[in-house]
Amino acid sequence: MAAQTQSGGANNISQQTIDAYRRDGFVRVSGMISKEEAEKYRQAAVAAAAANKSLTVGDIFTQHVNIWRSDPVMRSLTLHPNVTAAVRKLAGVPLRLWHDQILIKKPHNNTPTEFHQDQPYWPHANSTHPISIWIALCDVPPERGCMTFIPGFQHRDDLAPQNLGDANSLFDMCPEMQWAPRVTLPVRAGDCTFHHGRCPHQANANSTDQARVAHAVIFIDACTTYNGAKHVVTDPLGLKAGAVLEDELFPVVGE
Ligand SMILES: O=C(O)CCC(=O)C(=O)O
Repeated sequence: MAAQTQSGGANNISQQTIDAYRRDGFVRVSGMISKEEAEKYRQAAVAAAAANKSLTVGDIFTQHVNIWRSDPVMRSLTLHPNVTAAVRKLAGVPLRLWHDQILIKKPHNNTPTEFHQDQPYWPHANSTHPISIWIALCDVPPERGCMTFIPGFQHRDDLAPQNLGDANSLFDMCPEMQWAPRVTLPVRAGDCTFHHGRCPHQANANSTDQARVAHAVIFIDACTTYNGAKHVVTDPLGLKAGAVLEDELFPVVGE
């Protein structure tokens, strides 16, 4: 069985890692960026979070969407060549950026991010290979809110959006997921996980004294079209259903 973890994989995503990602819907890669880079980006993320408007999702986390468009330092992480090369290899198709987001769980936030799939939230058609990278900008043990995945369910493309604050939301829709194995992946600063947009996942509450700072970047098939549904990223753009997402705001990557 291919491993769910690759060590030191920044420049070289192995075939074994690709196989594991395509089978399970997620994989962990250690050392995606160096510890020094992670600390530089942690400081930039915290500063950007303080300076920019955030979406607060209950007590779950604060979310700073599309920071790459305004912050040159965070842009260099979102569009880092190692990141774009890795997602292109794992997905196996041409991709474009959907959006990035700084995700901060405050110390002792007491609130997990409950199990969900990502893709049901998005206003997309023709996107069958959506992939996220979630980069730890500090050490993230389970107690600080690392990610847990349910392997092998990325084929479920029939579910309505789930409630991030309701522990039963996904399982009420799909009871067999509740009894499937779960894989929790602690990460050190600079490590990352990748997950398919329909792979079910959650993150624990942060029960530590230190904020959990992560940067997530989401990529979608380059041929994705807008399906007309409401979404905070596309609402201001006045797109018509069927429109291809354009290159300036949603650049094609990893070619
Ligand atoms: O960071 C979290 O708490 C959850 C992140 C998540 O769900 C995602 O990146 O898709």
